[in-house]
Amino acid sequence: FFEKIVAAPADPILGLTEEFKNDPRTDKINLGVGIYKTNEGVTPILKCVKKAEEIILKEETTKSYLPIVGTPEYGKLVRELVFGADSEVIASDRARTTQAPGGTGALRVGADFLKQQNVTGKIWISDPTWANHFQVFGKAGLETAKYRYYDKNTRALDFEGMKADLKNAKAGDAVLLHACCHNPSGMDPNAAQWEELAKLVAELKLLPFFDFAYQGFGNGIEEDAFGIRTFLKYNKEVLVASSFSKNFGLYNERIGALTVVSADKETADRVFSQVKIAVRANISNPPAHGAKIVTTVLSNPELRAEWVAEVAEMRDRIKNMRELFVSKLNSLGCAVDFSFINTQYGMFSFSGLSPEQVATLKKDYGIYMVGNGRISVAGITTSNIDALCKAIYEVLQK
Ligand code: PLP
Ligand code: TYF
Repeated sequence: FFEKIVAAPADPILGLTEEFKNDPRTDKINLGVGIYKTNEGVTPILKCVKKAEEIILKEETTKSYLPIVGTPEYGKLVRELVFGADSEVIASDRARTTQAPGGTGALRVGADFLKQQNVTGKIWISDPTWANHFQVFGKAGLETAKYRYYDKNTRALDFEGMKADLKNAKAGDAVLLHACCHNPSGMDPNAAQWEELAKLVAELKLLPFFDFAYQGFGNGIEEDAFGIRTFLKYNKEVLVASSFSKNFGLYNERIGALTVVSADKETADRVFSQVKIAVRANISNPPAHGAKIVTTVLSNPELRAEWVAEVAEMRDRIKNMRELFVSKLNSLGCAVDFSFINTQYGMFSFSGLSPEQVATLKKDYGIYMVGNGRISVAGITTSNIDALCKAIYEVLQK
């Protein structure tokens, strides 16, 4: 049966982590995968998460199955985080949330629902995007298409190109949007552009599907929901895939959520019955631990305040490293002005380095970044930044 199986290529990002681990150099630097690290280079458990786990350990009385979609309390907290507690969407009770195994699981459940219920045509995905998007939607059986997003020459959002490509979509297609902190470019639409996009997508009759993997890493927890909330002014139907991997540091707990907004409450219930089928066919029902942590933190005012502060600390450290990175590169007198990096949001920086330069940095300096020149700014520390900037300066001289 298996003789004819051809080996698959490694994941372009996770494969890099393996290579890094096997590199014997002691001064190596990993700027590949998007995992938050402190200035000491570790990925700690958030304090609010540890405290929540202590409460859970003490109070938990059963390991019986959760409902297919997770608990109602979890769903409610997720919707409040995404839409705002006083939003019209919540007041009119037309959004439904299912727990999902990470943001990836949420994207997949959403994709399965769209495919199985024949909701949309193609799904339009930004070029570039997170390496897994085409696979998640493609393997669910949806046809995928690309829209322009980033202009390599101006090193900025290609807003005109984006709009022009979306105008080529057919009414009834879906469009995947990164709600904030676009991976890999770090370029997000500004407020006026979100408004324009929201109107355009409504006019074109496309279904917006938001990937919300970095809430809190851009401008703030509330601020980062701006794009989604703006879309809801013009679009009655929206999907949102939330991830708590980054903003709760719960990477290996696999905790996320899919929220589907319908035009009215009655439709929302019908839609949700089909979303449940998609969940059942994938995982039957979700694991409890990550959801309990998120629920405990968000529903306890003290822990929630601590979480908000810890997210701010992560966001600010990344922002500080980004600014220091730019100022050090520019003061070395690099051939390129790196100031554009300060216009990017979130964990990543699109450095503009070529695949050859990225390869040289790995081979000659033990510095690992994704082949498209993406740097995980969260991997930069005050201890490795000088070596990093010097290496980039030297590579640019070659
Ligand atoms: N979407 C984007 C844009 C991401 O960068 C990631 C990162 O892992 C995910 C989804 C998946 O998140 P999770 O680890 O929660 O599945
Ligand atoms: O883009 C990143 O680095 C993160 C982490 O298959 C990630 O989103 C990367 C690849 C992957 C799963 C997670």
